[in-house]
Amino acid sequence: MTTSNRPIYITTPIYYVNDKPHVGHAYTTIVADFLTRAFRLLGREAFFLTGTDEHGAKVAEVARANGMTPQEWCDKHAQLFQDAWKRLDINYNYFVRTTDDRHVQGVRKMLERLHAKKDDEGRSLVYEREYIGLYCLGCEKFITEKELVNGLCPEHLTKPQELREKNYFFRLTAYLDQVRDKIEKDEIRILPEERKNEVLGLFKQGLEDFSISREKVDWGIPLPWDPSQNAYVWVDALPNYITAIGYGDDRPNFDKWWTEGQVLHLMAKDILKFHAVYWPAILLAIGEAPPKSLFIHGYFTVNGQKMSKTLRNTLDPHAMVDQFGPDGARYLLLTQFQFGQDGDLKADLFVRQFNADLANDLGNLVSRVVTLIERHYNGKQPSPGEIDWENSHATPLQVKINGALTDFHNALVSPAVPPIFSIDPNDAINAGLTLVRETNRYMEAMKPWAIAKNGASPTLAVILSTAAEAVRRAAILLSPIIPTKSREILRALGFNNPEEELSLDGLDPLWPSNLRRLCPGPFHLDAPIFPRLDKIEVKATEKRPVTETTVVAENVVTIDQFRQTQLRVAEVVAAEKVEGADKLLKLQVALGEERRQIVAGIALHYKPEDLVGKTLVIVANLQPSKIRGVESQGMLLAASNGKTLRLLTTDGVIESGSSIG
Ligand code: ME8
Repeated sequence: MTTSNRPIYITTPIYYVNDKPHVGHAYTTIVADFLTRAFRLLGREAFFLTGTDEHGAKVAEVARANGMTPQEWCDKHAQLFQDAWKRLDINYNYFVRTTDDRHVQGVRKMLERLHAKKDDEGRSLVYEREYIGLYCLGCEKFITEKELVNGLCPEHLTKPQELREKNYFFRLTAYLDQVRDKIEKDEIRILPEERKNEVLGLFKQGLEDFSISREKVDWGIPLPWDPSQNAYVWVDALPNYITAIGYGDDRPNFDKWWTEGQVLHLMAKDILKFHAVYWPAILLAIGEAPPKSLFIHGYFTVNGQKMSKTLRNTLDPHAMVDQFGPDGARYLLLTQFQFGQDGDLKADLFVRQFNADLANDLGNLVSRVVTLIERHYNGKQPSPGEIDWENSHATPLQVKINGALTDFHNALVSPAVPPIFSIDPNDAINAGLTLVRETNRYMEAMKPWAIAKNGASPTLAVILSTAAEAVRRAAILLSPIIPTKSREILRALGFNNPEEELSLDGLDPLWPSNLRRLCPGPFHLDAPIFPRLDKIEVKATEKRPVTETTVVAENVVTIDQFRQTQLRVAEVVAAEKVEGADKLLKLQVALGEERRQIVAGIALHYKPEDLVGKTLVIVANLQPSKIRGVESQGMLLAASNGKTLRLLTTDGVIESGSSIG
């Protein structure tokens, strides 16, 4: 089997059940779901595992504090994770729980093997040692004196307990050379590259044998050879990746996904050391293959702050689904920053981005194409007989329609880094969205709605057929990120069973010379795919000092004079009519952190509620003035032909306050 057709095994970390799912967990799980769907589109067999990490002192404690048994607590919280994933349209193959009997038996088997093994020098791989240390219950780990801040755990601000107990240790040091060597040679591929370097740095600093059991932790898996001790978190949690696919009880399935498959562990940097060093060493010790690849995605903050309980509530995955739907929530979470880089989730930009990318770019395109074909071709995509390809201007778009497939493919399977893939969900999503934007540009340039005024024609046929094919392909390419909406789009093109269409095989690179794949029709849309959201948080405005002045205009300006005019992007956060003035609207706008009030003579052309959420272009350094007694701290730019007036805005999302020039 070559690497390019090996089955792919994608995992998320198993999440602790002492908290409810938050957007950090949602991010990794959506990425895993995205990749599973994307690889399946590419024709690869893929298995997606997620689950919950349920043992440990912390869980037992929080359960007791809530008047529950640990098992009751775990059942309730595992269900919360499953509910959240269901709402986000996450389609995992298996949900592993560390309290499942199957997992417990698998861990016991693994520990027995570990216990029985000796290293090359004949030393037992598991040995007993008395351990004295400061243990933080919150972290579920020992912390050193050096890490303490004022005697407290820096993470939880609680006093660690001094623990003195007998533990069993795993002789990690016997495997360090092998593991480092495999990482250096990319046999265990750690992506992105800087994370690989970080791990190699850990080897230089020195790594020690680690404890695999605890004497005083009552909620865990007893060691098979000494039931007075329970398995310590990592030797319980990490093997979930193998017990879930049959390490203890289904060798053929285990071999298919683990031994012969392409294993990809996804996580953030918080648990890198355990996955990149401990886990491969344990696997080598029990005679199994180490994982083939680890992708460490970014660790993010929310609105500039580390996620806290309060922030988690405001950015609860359920709340995101309530507001944006499952597809919107998935899209927004995954597109905030480049995969692999740390970033900040700017929740106050979500509505704007949803409107710009999904409601406007994608939703409007689908509506336009479907409506025009429905109206002028009775809902049937124009057939080759009606099409005049030669005399159309469609070729550049057609080239891009075919190219989008290659871009999608390249984002997921880079030939540059065999034998493992270098994945980039953002680039893959962009392939679909670029196609959408290019098609919108084409539609704007060709104006099929104007041509259609004279009825159906070969030119109209080529424009609409090209656009319909672009929509079909975009729906397929975007299906890993917006699975439900992609199916809705395909249904709007007449595919009664959209599932059958979700394959890249249908994206014939010879299109349009090969027109086998006309959409069946009838083209029809009951409701917009992504209805526009107009709700945006209205923030308090600050009053600024005002002086009355006049501005002198000149007909000719030099470039230096022009540069004196500061043009900036402003977001409208509130708008209302000016009492007693029919033509005036009073807007509150945001320029980054700054707030301003602008009075503009646009009331005959815009309703106040249409403006909220728009990003406009304003003159930011105009002397403030009073218009009808109302202060105005800038000027909006608008195009006007005397009858119609249109405000200038930006081509896509950009933060308010950005300068223009
Ligand atoms: O560590 N940004 O579970 P956990 C990005 N049970 N991703 C984030 C994030 C953030 N701010 N916060 C959390 C555990 N995550 C162990 C794992 S695996 C054998 C055992 C995601 O509930 C990210 O994937 O603390 C991170 O690695 C994981 O949640 C930690 O989840």
